[in-house]
Amino acid sequence: MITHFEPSISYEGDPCTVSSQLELEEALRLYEINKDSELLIHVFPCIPEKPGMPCPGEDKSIYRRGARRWRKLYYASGHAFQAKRFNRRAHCAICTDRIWGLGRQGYKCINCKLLVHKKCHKLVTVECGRQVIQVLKIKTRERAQLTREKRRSLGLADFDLLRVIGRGSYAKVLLVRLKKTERIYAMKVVKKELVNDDEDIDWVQTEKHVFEQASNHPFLVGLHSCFQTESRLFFVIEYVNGGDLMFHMQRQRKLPEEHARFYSAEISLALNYLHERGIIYRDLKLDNVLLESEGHIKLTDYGMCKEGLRPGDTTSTFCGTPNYIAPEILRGEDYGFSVDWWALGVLMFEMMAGRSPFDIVGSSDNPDQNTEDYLFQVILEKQIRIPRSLSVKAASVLKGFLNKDPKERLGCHPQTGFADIMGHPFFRNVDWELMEQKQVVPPFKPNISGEFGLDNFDAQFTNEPIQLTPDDDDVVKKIDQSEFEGFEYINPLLMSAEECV
Ligand code: ISQ
Repeated sequence: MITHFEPSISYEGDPCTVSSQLELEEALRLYEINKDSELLIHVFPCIPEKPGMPCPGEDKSIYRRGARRWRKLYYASGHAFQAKRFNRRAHCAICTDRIWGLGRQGYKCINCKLLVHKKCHKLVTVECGRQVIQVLKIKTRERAQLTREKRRSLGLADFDLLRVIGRGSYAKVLLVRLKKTERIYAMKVVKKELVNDDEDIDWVQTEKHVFEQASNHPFLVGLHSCFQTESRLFFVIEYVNGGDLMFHMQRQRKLPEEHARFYSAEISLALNYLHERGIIYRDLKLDNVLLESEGHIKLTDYGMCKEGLRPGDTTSTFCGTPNYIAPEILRGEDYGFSVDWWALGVLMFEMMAGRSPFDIVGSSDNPDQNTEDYLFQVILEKQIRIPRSLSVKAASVLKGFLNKDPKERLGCHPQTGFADIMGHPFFRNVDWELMEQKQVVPPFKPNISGEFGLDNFDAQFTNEPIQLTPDDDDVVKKIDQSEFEGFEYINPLLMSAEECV
């Protein structure tokens, strides 16, 4: 039986407790008056200690797993608008300006697909279904521009597909050669059917946007170009041939502190670069740290979740568990850059200790202790024990990053966060400027062997037949292609280097 409601009705999102039918009706009445606000109702089986707090025994993490948010509809002139994030070619049907910026900047009618700015939606006077001419006018202009762009953009026929080098739940990564220049790239291929809903479109655009920024930093893989077919999206990415840290850790077991210091310093600089641009990386793990031929790192994958290796493939110590999730995410708190510094702590622990700080999970005889829930409980509650074999400075930096309270965590002070990391005794001998200029000699130079250095990639992938399954008409028909308009892209920096591919 429902005994308790907790709606947040204030504009700022302050939660308040509603304990009776009368109070609930009042909350609904206020919401009706102020249509701009959002009413979020959590129904609890008992009473939390304070508004906004979880109930005793409540597991907030269940709200995030696989949960799809319901989207609010905004009604005007018969349209049912949903807030959306748009690509660069979306124009407002009212003021004709571009709809572009951070967050969900505009609205799209779920019936007639009319696009408008949030600020313009109340000015829509044309009834839903009757604005087709107006939309068509804009679409014609867009199409002409699109055709011009398409002519300039690349297609699958411009590449030789050489090998599979990675695979995730959303994407496959191929090694490819651009025919015209004979240059080698990694190509991430994403099926549109898997991302053809609002939430995931955001993901695709975020990834592309981050890629564009990443091309300017030595420790982030850059984007060469993007193009699409009816069924797939293609990201053409800089190829990094030294393999990833997971691959190397599986062969080394653990790393000397000096090596871990070098990798973690370069990773910190990459994270700080992203943070300075308002980007949380959120997916730091050994698999996403690539080594280039000299041994410098490059972070990759601004959105892809790579699946774990198959059981029995060498050690299972580092396999794809959500090992890196910060406690504040599990607690359902709002979180920021702190989650990346936590993940760096987990990764440094793995490098120096040769195991995960949470690797009790998955190795127990008790099946209840091999579940994701148990892992989350351990991350939230268990005190992390640092191996005695590590130096005092290493232990201290791990404790700093693995502090369960993000406010107290190393790197998370709003003003001095990154300076605190650079000044930590573990990093005392690091010359951060030389490090950022790639002037510090890496401790390990990957062995680049096999064609294109493919020996540094898991045979599990490289032995896979390289084929893209033919498009299925029934699947393609269901894809809303307007979601992907403007996806085409060629990196102007790389364009000039290659003299017009
Ligand atoms: C670039 N080079 C090697 C491997 C990669 C995996 C994913 C994305 C980019 C990559």
